[in-house]
Amino acid sequence: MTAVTIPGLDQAPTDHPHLLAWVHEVAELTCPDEVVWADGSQDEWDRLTAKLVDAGTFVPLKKKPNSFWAASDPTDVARVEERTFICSVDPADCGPTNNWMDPAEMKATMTDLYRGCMRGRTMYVIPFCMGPLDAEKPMLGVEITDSEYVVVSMHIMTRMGTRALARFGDDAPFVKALHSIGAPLEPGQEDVAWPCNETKYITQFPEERTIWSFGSGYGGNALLGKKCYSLRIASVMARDEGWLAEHMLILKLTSPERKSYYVAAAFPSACGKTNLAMLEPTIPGWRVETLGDDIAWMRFGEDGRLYAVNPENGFFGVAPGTDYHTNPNAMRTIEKGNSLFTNVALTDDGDVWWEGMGEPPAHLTSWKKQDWTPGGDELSSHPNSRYCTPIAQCDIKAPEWEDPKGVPISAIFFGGRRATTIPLVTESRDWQHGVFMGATLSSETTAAAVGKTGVVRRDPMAMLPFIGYHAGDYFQHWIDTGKSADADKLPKIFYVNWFRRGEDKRFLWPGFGENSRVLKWAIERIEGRAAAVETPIGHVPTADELDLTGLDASREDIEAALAFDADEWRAEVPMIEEWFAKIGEKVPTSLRDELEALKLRLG
Ligand code: GTP
Ligand code: SPV
Ligand code: MN
Repeated sequence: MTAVTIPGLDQAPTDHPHLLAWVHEVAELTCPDEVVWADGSQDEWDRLTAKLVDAGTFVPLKKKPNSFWAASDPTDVARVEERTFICSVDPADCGPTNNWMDPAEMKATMTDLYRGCMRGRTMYVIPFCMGPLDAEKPMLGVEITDSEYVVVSMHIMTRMGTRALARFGDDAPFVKALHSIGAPLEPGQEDVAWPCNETKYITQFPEERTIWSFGSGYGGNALLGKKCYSLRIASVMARDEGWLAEHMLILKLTSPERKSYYVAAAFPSACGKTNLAMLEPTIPGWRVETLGDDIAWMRFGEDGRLYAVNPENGFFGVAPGTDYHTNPNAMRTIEKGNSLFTNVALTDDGDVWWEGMGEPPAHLTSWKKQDWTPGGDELSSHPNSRYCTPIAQCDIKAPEWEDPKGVPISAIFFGGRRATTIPLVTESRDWQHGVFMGATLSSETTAAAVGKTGVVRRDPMAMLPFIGYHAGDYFQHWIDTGKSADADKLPKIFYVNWFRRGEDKRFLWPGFGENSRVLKWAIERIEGRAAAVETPIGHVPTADELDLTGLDASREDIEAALAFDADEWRAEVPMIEEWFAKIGEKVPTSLRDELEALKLRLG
């Protein structure tokens, strides 16, 4: 070890040589005033939240116990896809959908940025585990960060601190995740409430299983266990080891006959995963319990079925649109407290408010920390504002949500946000066709990433910003996954769209709890009990085949939501061709065959 003396550096609660060496190396480079090993205790939470209140980053909520409001810098509100890099050794392993830079060059650039970047701040070392702590091979990581906001968010989103470190032993491998907000403080310099840097990098080094993030304090850019580890790095591990790391919720659906099924669903960011994961069915006798709302790791079990585990420990959900009508279970979860709210509005009596909660109060403090009154042009809350809350306090969590073995998946839903073309639900003909549906999935962009919203783009398996390698290889991996299994043990694949619109632009399908009707049809298809019409794009139910009892929607709207429109699909084909051309020669032959077959069927 080197001779630098930084308070706390030598008080490591571990002898893990690689971990110690890396912590020393980073401390020497970033020059923090102090090093703290995060233990994950209540005491640590209390200390850091108090520090954040003092700094003006947090406002304690009077109306929710142990909960805090935060407003970010207005420029640091979402994932930055333009600044996200996959620095594979070979650029061919990165592919056309990711940004690539030579790893040595990126390290040189970022090392310059990291030099002295923690001056005047505390460097926290956060050992964490993605997925259950009692997994046979726990998926370990260590995040080094200079942000207290990150530490307390990691308390909620991951299993971390002492209990995670206990699984490291002397030599367990772990993902190295380095994060800095990039805002050193000169002696005497006053801090701001949300320090960050204009220059941002979110970098993955896939071969080294290493993440370097700089300049942002926002969720997906800064909580490195989430998208950076559990999707970008894990998707590479999954390719190498024969499993799947996916942007999927996991839910348990129980029928009135008490039969339970597990469903995983991939929708792009801000397209309905959290809402479906916590759905309150509107059809009598059906029940949904939740296991996860954003990420699923799926491996084959000994029985040949695909088992899913949620690597996360909390929900980091989109706030606007969430209320007791759309997502009562999320509301009940955050009502219990122990939650963080970022970029929503603050009420005068110390509660949170956002668009979608009904009538606004007469006065609010907006996410921009300005006075806000109803009727103006500005939103009170950023469209990507979020709540961060522990899964453990969700009333409808499935009892098996922490089972390291995972749950056997019967159905996979792919879905996007499309105003036209894509029916409410389509069942794939088989696995390969389902992979084609996923690989050509499209959706309108949302506020979850910086950039223009409402633009239709291909978002394969809802993983466009998260595939840690070449998208063509990723499609092949999905095809190979299907080939490695018994066809009748594979989940059935469905394509859904809650967001089709009528000519007057309103949603044709009421969505939310009513989506249980689509889940029910899918389960009945699996059980071989429901009928469907075979169309050129797959099996689509007619309105008569869905349970519409008690549904408050017109027959015309439901039929329009379900419609297969050959003209719309013929217009879709060139976009799919363009997409495959972009991916290039690595598009699997089987998917090219699927496209040709689709074109033939469309005539
Ligand atoms: P990320 O956390 O970014 O990955 O998003 P997500 O996929 O979990 O999306 P979420 O469930 O938070 O929903 C995003 C937005 O879509 C919210 O404003 C919801 O109110 C809205 N939404 C979700 N489900 C439905 C639905 O069935 N119909 C309609 N119309 N809107 C929905
Ligand atoms: C998403 O954007 O898909 C999210 C939020 O779930 S973030 O953590 O920022 O990625
Ligand atoms: Mn997400």
